[in-house]
Amino acid sequence: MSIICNIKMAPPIPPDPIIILLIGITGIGKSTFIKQVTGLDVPIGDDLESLTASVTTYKTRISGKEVWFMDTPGFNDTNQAQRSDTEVLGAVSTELVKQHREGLLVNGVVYLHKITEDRMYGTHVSNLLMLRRLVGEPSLRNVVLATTKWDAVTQEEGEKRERQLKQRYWARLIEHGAKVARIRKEIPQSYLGVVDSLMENMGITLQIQKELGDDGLTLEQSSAGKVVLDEVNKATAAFKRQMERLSEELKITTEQGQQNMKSLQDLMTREKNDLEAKLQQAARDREILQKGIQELQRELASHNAHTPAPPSPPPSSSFPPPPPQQLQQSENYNVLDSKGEFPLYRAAAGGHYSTVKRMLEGGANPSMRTKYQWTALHWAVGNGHTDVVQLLLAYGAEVNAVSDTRRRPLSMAGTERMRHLLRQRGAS
Ligand SMILES: Nc1nc2c(ncn2[C@@H]2O[C@H](COP(=O)(O)OP(=O)(O)O)[C@@H](O)[C@H]2O)c(=O)[nH]1
Ligand SMILES: [Mg+2]
Repeated sequence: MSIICNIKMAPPIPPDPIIILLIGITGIGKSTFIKQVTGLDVPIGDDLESLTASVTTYKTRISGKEVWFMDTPGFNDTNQAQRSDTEVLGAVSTELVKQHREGLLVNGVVYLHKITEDRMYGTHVSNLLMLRRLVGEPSLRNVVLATTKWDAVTQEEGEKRERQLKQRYWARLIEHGAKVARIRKEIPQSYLGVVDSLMENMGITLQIQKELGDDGLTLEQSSAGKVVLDEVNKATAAFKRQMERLSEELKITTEQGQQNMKSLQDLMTREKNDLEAKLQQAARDREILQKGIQELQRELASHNAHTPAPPSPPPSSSFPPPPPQQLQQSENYNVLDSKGEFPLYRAAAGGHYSTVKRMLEGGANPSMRTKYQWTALHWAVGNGHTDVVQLLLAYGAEVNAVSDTRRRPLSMAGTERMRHLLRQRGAS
């Protein structure tokens, strides 16, 4: 007797995707990285990045495997940030915990750093601390510390900076297994090399995923959250001291009540409003920090559903009227926002070449000043965006503009190449 078995095969379970997280400040080259390796239509130099605190996941197939790239907003984007580090951490953690709950693991973290930076500022150091806390030391072996913008420095300069990074700032991360890589825009293989090496890694659970997702900690109890809580506390104390000083000065000038004190009083009142706004942000940050992951998820979902369009700024009278066909667009460009900044300034600081070009073509004033007298050129130079600097100069940006702290663009140049470029245009 023969037994006929009719065995129905269950459809094969697709393997989990390989997940790679990209971290780095706005303008560092995260989108360029993702575009190079996925071929997807990723917006480069996107202004929105500096305005929103959202994580975007790009999905593709590489060598027959499903690979997801998570593009995160930058921490410590002091030049152009519209959102606080706390908000960024909230958004990044929420997305990471969501994936953790779906049983997904992270295969790699790429931390990007511009080799054009001539020194390490406090922001870089706290970014590295944030990376360590977010990932957790045992998982640092899945991290690649990748330097970008090698084309904007000489080989010698770049190698010297890389040595300093490895010996000092990155030493602890390297000790725990983090790798170092160089990325060159003109060499696509340099991007793929990083991805290939990460694809071989075993998937891991990041420290922030364990702390928030498994241990039920609030953001402020998490290791990464403590870094931002510390920042918020320090900033709050500093704002409060400044407020007290200002209120005292304002009282004295008001008591004197002289006519020529009027402009001084106006200035102080504006400064006071600014400080009050910062204190309010710090209070909002504290609220976020006290939340658990469920609340964060709910908030993020409702925020994404209701994000309003950015408000149109009021018209300005500080710049000569543009030609009629450009009037509407440039009216929006040439006004200061509530932070005393303007769109061209943020786009130039972030190195967003095509956005800067569009704004200049649309009538943006290349020499416009922020509330503190900074120009777009200052920070395009300071952040090493040679292409943006050339563009601004081509549109007649004032090369020797002086900020309120007496800084000229030339004094902010980090490379000999940049200094040469500026001097050629009459910088002193
Ligand atoms: N010179 C140079 N520019 C780069 C490099 N990588 C990216 N960029 C430019 O830097 C700007 C910001 O890049 P993007 O990928 O949008 O940065 P993100 O804000 O981190 O996503 C764009 O103008 C890019 O073309 C690089 O290796 N060298
Ligand atoms: Mg981007």
